[in-house]
Amino acid sequence: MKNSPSTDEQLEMHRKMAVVRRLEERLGELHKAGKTRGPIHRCDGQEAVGVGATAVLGAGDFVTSTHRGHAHYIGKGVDIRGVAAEILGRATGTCGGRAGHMLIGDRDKGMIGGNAIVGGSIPAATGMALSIQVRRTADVAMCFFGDGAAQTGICHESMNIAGLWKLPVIFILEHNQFGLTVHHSVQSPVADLSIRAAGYAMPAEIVDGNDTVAMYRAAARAVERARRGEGPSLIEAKTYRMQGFSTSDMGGYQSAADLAEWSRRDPLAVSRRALLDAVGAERLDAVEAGAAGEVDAAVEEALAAPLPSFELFTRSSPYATAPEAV
Ligand SMILES: Cc1ncc(C[n+]2csc(CCOP(=O)(O)OP(=O)(O)O)c2C)c(N)n1
Repeated sequence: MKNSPSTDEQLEMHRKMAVVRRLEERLGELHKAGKTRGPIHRCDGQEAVGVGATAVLGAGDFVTSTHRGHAHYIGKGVDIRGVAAEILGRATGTCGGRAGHMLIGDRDKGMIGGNAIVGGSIPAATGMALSIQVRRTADVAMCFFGDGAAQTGICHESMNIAGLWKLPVIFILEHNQFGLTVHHSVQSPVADLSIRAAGYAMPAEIVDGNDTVAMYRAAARAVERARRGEGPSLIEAKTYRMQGFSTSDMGGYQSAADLAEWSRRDPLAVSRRALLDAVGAERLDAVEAGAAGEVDAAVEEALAAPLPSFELFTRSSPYATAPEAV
């Protein structure tokens, strides 16, 4: 594998980021209109982390995700129609409408699943990497997790064993500056969490998480190392959560200066600037419009799709009553 994306690959990453952005915006609208159930954790502004890192993976590689996983799903190739339907709880969703937005898994695409247990993606990928090592295949496992999840005990346990046994796992720390409403400066004594990698004898690098090309290059290096049998790597992707923690967040704790600074570095704008000379504005406009159209069609199709059969959820409960359509 080469370490830099071709122009076509870069354009495909741009398209996938545009799909995720439109999905997040549509979900925000649908939530306001009362057409979604439960909180939705949007990843606006963080698209380049998931899309850039997964772009270097093959079909046989595995990904574990978080509660904020839409860019990981789309990056790994999960179909937007299934994702939109799953988020809206429809029978046509990737998991038949039973997973909701946080737990989408698609075995055929190597997406092991999202995870509502903070830090849960880390041991899941580490275990998958152990399985890869035992089976002696050349695949790798990649996990995404937040700066909040990096503070869990299971993160330390997983990284320790991965470093000791040289497991083919790539740890992608999506450092979006917040855990719930808590800024990282009051949840960690160090700003750069990747310095911890030294304690697990693995290399680490800090990457501009708003730049797909930087993410692609760093992930390519880590994946190559893992495939050579040299063990795990940690990538700390610096990014920013542009929305609240979830659609139920009242907000007000993100500084206006930070929001303005990070919106200047919006990943779609960064990607557009990087591609402009090579492909031109017209082609970029067409790609973005195509992505938006694809998402809109997926959402409309999902809204018209049936809910899963009631029996699927209730089995034999004599107390349950059928839900109303949203
Ligand atoms: C084990 C566990 N503890 C607490 C929670 C409640 N919780 C949900 S998300 C979250 C913060 C996660 O922060 P981070 O890992 O940085 O991810 P981000 O939301 O910033 O993407 C917490 C504490 C949970 N879901 N699971």
